[in-house]
Amino acid sequence: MKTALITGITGQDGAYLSEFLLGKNYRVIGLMRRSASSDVIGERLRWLGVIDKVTLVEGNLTDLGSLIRTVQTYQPDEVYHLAAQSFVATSWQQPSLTGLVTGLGAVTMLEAVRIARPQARFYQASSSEMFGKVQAIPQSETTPFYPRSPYAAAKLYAHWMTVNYRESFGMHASSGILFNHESPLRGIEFVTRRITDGVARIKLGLADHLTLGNVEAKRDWGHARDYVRAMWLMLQQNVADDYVIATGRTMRVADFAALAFAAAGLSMDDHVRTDQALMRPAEVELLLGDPRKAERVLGWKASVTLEQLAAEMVEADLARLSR
Ligand code: NDP
Ligand code: GDR
Repeated sequence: MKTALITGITGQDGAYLSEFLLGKNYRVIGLMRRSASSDVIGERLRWLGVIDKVTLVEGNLTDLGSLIRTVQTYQPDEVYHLAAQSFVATSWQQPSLTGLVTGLGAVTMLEAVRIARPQARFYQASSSEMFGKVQAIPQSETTPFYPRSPYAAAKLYAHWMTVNYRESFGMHASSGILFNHESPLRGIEFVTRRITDGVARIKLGLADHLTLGNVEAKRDWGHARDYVRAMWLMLQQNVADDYVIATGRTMRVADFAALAFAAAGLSMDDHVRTDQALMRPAEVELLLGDPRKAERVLGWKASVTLEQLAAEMVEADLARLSR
């Protein structure tokens, strides 16, 4: 039986990855930071019915000792480094913390693996945000980066350090440049979930409108369940490498909202307002990934359409709010 260590196991991707790896008969160890709200932590793992099948270990990315001890104790074959301060908007409010956790945290994790289990295969959760003010359309593994937020700058540092550990120490370290992926388990502050939660509230008479920021921004959105499969595939390759994971289709935030409202039998025009306060200091206007390398080498392809994703998320929010 193989052992996988997941940092960020309580997040959206950590939950789906746990479910996926358990299905492949892995022993799953998850790093969890200490919280005063421990009774509600693990809600996503509970939703998927896997919380009792994983081993949760206390640790923090800002504490090297806790990471070394975890790696030393469990001797993972594969390490999926997903933990981060992952909300772009917050990164302007807490740039130092974002640098510390999202940037340096990856190096701290790489160090722990290098010290305690250098033969483990390592996955870094890189991001399409690194393309920022895009230098080419679509964006592939060879497109130059141009980060537009403290979050993206921190991810870029973590990305290059992953490449550096691969080249310096021969570690099997791969970086997945994942485009936006969503699900019913998406954090409520991200735009798709904000929209589907808002749609469900309006449908149930709990609210009459939804306020958004820049609805013209375009994203290449896929389903998180598809994307965690790509992470695993990367670590099954003989040689570590970097891959863009995307659907190859881009849509406006307004288009996603229209799909979500339609899924509930509502019209977006009657219910959406915009607020300047939700605009970002520097925006990433358009992301469109070129997933051909992942298709060719990994045999990976997105299987869920944006229409299906929006409908699934609205249905889940309606069910949640009707409980
Ligand atoms: P989430 O925000 O849902 O999850 C982040 C996880 O990191 C949570 O488990 C959180 O714990 C944990 N975490 C945060 N700070 C620390 C810390 N100091 N020490 C230990 N754990 C910490 O993110 P996603 O699941 O959506 O994304 C997973 C990764 O992939 C992230 O690195 C994200 O930046 C990256 N990414 C995501 C994309 C997406 O579209 N979802 C696209 C590209 C990259 P807690 O529950 O306690 O807050
Ligand atoms: P993003 O996701 O910044 O792409 O990062 P988010 O859903 O926050 O924003 C997407 C786009 O929607 C616009 N937008 C709004 N965003 C939010 N959150 N709330 C709003 O009300 C709103 N209105 C419009 C934003 O301006 C933006 O253009 C996500 C995260 O998961 C990162 O961790 C990950 O690296 C990238 O995706 C790929």
